[in-house]
Amino acid sequence: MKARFLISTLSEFPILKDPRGNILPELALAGRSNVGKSSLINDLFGEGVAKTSATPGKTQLINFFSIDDKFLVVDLPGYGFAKAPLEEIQKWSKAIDAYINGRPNLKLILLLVDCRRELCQEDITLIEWAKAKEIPLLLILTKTDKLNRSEKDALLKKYPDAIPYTVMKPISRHLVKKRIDEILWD
Ligand SMILES: Nc1nc2c(ncn2[C@@H]2O[C@H](COP(=O)(O)OP(=O)(O)OP(=O)(O)O)[C@@H](O)[C@H]2O)c(=O)[nH]1
Ligand SMILES: [Mg+2]
Repeated sequence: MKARFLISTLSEFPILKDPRGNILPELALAGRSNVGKSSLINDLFGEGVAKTSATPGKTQLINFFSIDDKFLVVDLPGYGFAKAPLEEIQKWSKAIDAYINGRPNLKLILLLVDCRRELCQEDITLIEWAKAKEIPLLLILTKTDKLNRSEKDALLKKYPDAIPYTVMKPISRHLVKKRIDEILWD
């Protein structure tokens, strides 16, 4: 699998079709700023294609990637790094709203949560929205290299359906790819 960057935008969402004219399905990654969305895209689909940064707020536009011209991956802007949370939530909601309402080909959401933090309001909003729209959502707990064994066990008890992930030792890479395959091509 190889990712190709398509466009960075807040409004001009690309539509790609397969040779038979069907619109390519897509999956979107969402989560707090700095949680590791762009890193996960690189880890799954090709090093260096998505820009990462130690400074939160790196991805402020919606970035589209094509994976082998078979499906699209969408890197949504991270939320929760601004000093004015309400304003930030509104800005984020508006951008996400415009995106999700215009994407009938959105088949899967990967919601990333830093394994050391609780779910935030936007995470919960997104989970509720996905449920309402019947779009599958995978919860991915990132940066698990920061946890010790017992912390990891406790976390998995708390979120039994979540997938723990670390780009330092990507033992879950195969599992995530498998779940993506199953959901996109069911
Ligand atoms: N320790 C550790 N650090 C990670 C991991 N994944 C990402 N990081 C680091 O976390 C920081 C943020 O990663 P990004 O991938 O840029 O995060 P993002 O969610 O795309 O951030 P925004 O674009 O700001 O929303 C970078 O310094 C990464 O190197 C991980 O599994 N373990
Ligand atoms: Mg990013």
